Amino acid sequence: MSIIDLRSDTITRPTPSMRKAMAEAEVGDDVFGEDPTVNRLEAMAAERMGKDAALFVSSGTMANIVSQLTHCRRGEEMILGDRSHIFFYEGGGSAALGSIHSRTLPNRPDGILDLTAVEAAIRPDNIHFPRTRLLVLENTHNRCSGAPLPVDYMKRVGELARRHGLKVHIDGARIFNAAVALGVPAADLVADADSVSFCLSKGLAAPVGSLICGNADFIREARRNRKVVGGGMRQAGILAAAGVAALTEMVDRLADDHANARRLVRGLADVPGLSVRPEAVTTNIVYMDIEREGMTAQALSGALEREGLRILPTGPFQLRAVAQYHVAADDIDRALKKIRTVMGR
Ligand code: TLP
Repeated sequence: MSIIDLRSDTITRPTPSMRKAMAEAEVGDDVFGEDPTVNRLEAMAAERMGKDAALFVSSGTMANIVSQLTHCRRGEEMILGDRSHIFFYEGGGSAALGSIHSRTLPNRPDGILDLTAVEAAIRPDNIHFPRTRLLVLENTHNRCSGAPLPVDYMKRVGELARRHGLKVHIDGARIFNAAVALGVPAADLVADADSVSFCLSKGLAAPVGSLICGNADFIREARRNRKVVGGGMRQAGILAAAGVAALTEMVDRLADDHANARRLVRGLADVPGLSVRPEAVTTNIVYMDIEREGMTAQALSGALEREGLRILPTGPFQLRAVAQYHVAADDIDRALKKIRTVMGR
């Protein structure tokens, strides 16, 4: 039985062209700044994001912690969404490694942080309060149905941040999904941000790696912090070569994943015992809530696994399916059939 794996776009394997590029990559010691392939990838990434410079790191989590360490000092405060990946899924690294004080605000279902609430959360200058240093947004927003944050919102964020002297970091693990869904260049989505991180190893299918982009001073400092967390890699051009291929060849096809996610959510809408929000799905992530007495997400994912379908439990009664490179439209139809079988229709 062939398995359909919808747990995440992180499970994507490198394409034949990535494997070839990796095998042939020119390499050097990147801690000395001498790996030509890493340098090329960093230059490409900076250009795509409209920033001066970029830094190659091992993961989205490392990109986010290095960015936080570079923006904030001990005891300073960061405003972020209560459903954000940094708050939810990064092992409390902000506190553990950065002594950064997290101030969470509720994410709306479309991933947005209400800017009136953000403004109200910014601390006045008073010795009792931590200094509010950083505002973090996530685009697309993983735990908010993969929602893309639009350009006009980002402009208003930038205006607010400048008015209050706040830095802005975008966790853009899936920024290219946002750009493709909104039909805008990724650079337009991060023009008002001081830093953006994005991942090569999700929908773009590279095996490893993320980038941080920002101005030259920020990236110089981030390079120090990457070393501190043990992220200075040596002949990393082997990995960067796959990243170059990912940026060159894999961005436009994200539209196929978005179409497949919509196909899935439309099909799920009439499955008894599951609740979905088709109107919320514009990129590659579909959440479903179980509305059946006695059925848990673990039990449902176990039953689907036995049918050859992998879906990720993301809460006691919630699961997530992510469309990705190895899944075609007819796999979505097969997946729907399996879900109907298990749910009894
Ligand atoms: N997200 C993973 C899991 O950790 C949940 C996934 O399967 O979606 N920012 C965002 C918005 C992310 O979704 C992720 C990964 C990261 C950062 C971290 O990236 P990695 O896994 O490379 O550290």
